[in-house]
Amino acid sequence: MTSAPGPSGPYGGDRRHGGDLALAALVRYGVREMLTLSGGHVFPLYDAARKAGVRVVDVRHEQSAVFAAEAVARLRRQPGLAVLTAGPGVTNGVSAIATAASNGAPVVVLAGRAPQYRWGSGSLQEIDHLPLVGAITKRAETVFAVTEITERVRGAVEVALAPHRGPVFLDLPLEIVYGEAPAAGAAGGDRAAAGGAPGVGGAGTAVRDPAPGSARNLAPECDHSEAARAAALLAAAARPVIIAGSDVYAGDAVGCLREAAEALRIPVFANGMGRGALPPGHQLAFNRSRRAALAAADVVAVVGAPLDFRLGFGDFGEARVVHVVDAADRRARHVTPAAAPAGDLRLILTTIAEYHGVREDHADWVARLRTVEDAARAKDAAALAAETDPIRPSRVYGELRRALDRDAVTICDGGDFASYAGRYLDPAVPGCWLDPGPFGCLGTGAGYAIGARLTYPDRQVCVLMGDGAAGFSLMDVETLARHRLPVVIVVGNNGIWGLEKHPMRAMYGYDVAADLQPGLRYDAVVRALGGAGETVERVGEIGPALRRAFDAGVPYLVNVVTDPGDAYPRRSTLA
Ligand SMILES: Cc1ncc(C[n+]2csc(CCOP(=O)(O)OP(=O)(O)O)c2C)c(N)n1
Ligand SMILES: [Mg+2]
Repeated sequence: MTSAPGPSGPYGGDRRHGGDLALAALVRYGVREMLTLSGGHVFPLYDAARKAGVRVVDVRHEQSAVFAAEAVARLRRQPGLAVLTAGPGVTNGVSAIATAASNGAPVVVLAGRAPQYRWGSGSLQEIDHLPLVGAITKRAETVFAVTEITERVRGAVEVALAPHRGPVFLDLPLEIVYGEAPAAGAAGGDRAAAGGAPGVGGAGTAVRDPAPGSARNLAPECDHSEAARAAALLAAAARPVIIAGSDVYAGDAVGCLREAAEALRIPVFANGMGRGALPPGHQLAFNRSRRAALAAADVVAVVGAPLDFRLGFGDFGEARVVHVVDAADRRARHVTPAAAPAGDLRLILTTIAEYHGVREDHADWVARLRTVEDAARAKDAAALAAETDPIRPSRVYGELRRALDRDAVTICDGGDFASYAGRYLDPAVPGCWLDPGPFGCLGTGAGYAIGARLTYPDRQVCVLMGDGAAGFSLMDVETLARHRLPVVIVVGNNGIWGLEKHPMRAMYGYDVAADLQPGLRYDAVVRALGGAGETVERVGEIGPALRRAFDAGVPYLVNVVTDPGDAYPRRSTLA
């Protein structure tokens, strides 16, 4: 950074540096934290955060910063901010940006960038980020003028928040982020030059932005005729099913979903952040009878979730498919749905709830599924209480069912051990479930935990982690400890990459690259990093250990040594 405009002391008066301008635009959207790992290319953003009262949470790997920002974005339904330094800071963040894209999370990534004025001469950490992140963001741009920062940041945030939500990326060359512009005139002049938003800016004051989100809220729309067709199909069906996914929560449509389901008396299964949309105990809430339901259904409505491998690619046999999506480009192309309303999920679901035409009575169908559900749960009871040595993972969930509060934030990071969470845990509140989603990236655990604790200072935050997954992010327990963010991590320690070892043995009769050190003391790692923890090898010890963990007030890892012979019963791992 030799001839770069270095940090030149406080920026007084009405001049602002690039970092100030970028952050001011974000604060208006409710950004309260900056997730980052230090780099000189982004110092002005830190300076801005310090002045603006935005909490800087510095992590140990950029991936964790972006995962944490994703957790904030998804839980709080506001933009989550990650600030990455130029070059390796960005490349380290790539898997997490791709995860945010896959999960429809409005993450804003601001990055440093080698100076433009000597681009191509080989500056430190020089690389063009845009080709790397272009395919995994809704917008990826470089800002080449200080006077453009406000407008470009605001534009990017609006894009991130507009359904279907997703990450955006802006990088700021060194001379731009350190460069200065007048606080008021610059942005206004810039906007005027660009023929931009009218009616903003006042005499001698900073430019006033239009209300954040106004572009999104002005015109909530949906395709009403398609929504009406979906309603008619569901009402006339003999055996309808609704599957509700994360976008139901992201689109604030949980209440409308419930009204639609109750109005037409349709059983609801939920995945992702949709879990808990109908609380356990609700007559129409189901979880353990999905296979039977999808096999027998005549209409399946998937709301706010892609028709991907988790849903058999939308192939439900004879059943007709209704795909309700929050943006037209989310309609699956590999399926021909009978109806596919796109738009504001609240409006679509309200149209369904208010359907007045002919409708079937689904009481027998609901009762039939309830019988299957009850039978599956009765069978679960033995697994949840299994008194085995070594411990079966299901018993860990039996104990967790007792230890977790209704509104606990549950984070799943791992293979088989994390899969059991979806089977055995029933969140009672929507929007408190973070799994890796369809991109399936291991290593989300610590980052998601950071974001969850920042969002909910008082709720339980519990990470269900495979021992393999632990290797990706455990160093960021140091971040949790240093920033006083207590969470509970439960490791299902089977000493193997279980979700790979078992399938490989089934395919080849042997396995390679699937073993870890058995009985490793992941709790000792956490203790060394400023947290606490213990190892559990007997079923009777799990419950007391969990109680100590939730009472600890520091990051606490319960290292449960589990049976490596136990494999999650699944039909396919790769497609
Ligand atoms: C970043 C990344 N690398 C590799 C994989 C492939 N993978 C999926 S599950 C899994 C095994 C996970 O093992 P562990 O976390 O110990 O959980 P277990 O299955 O043993 O319960 C692997 C390696 C992946 N999904 N993501
Ligand atoms: Mg394992």
